[in-house]
Amino acid sequence: MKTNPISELERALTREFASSPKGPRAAQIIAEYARQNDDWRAFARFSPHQYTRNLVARNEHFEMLVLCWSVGQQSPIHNHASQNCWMAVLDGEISEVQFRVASSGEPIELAQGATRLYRPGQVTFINDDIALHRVAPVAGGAGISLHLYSKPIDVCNVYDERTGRIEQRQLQYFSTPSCS
Ligand code: CSS
Ligand code: FE2
Repeated sequence: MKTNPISELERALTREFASSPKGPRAAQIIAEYARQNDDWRAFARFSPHQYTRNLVARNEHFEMLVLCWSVGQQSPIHNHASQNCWMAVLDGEISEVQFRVASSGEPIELAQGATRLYRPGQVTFINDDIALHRVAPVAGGAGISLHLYSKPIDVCNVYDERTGRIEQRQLQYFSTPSCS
């Protein structure tokens, strides 16, 4: 059995979501991992074209990914398909801009809310009851973050701030453990 820290993390999260589906200790579990370990580097791959989504572990309860953000890359404004999302910063500094839908029907209007910056070891949590968001490394820098979704998210909504249009986006993995 593998005993590297990221496998231990997967096992700890498996126990956590099996015993408490809302994952009350998930933030603490990934924060401790992020502060003490760097074997996530084995999953880190950058692309010049877009931020990358590198799968670490997936089961019926959760999905864990390492996301790599090159300078200037960002997520679209998106939701989390009624799931819970935790993000721990692993390297660099990551910014999150929150939005809410300020009108009904399409085209929608988005109202911009808080912008927050997160450093390595810090964890943030979001779901659709809290806000939509856009995530990016801070200007001029790259970043790497650990994302935990419960349950896994295969399709989310993306929101175009300019046109007010909402589209469904199929989420793709840039790498998976079996092909890495
Ligand atoms: N939800 C985005 C990253 S920001 S939480 C994604 O999984 O690609
Ligand atoms: Fe997100």
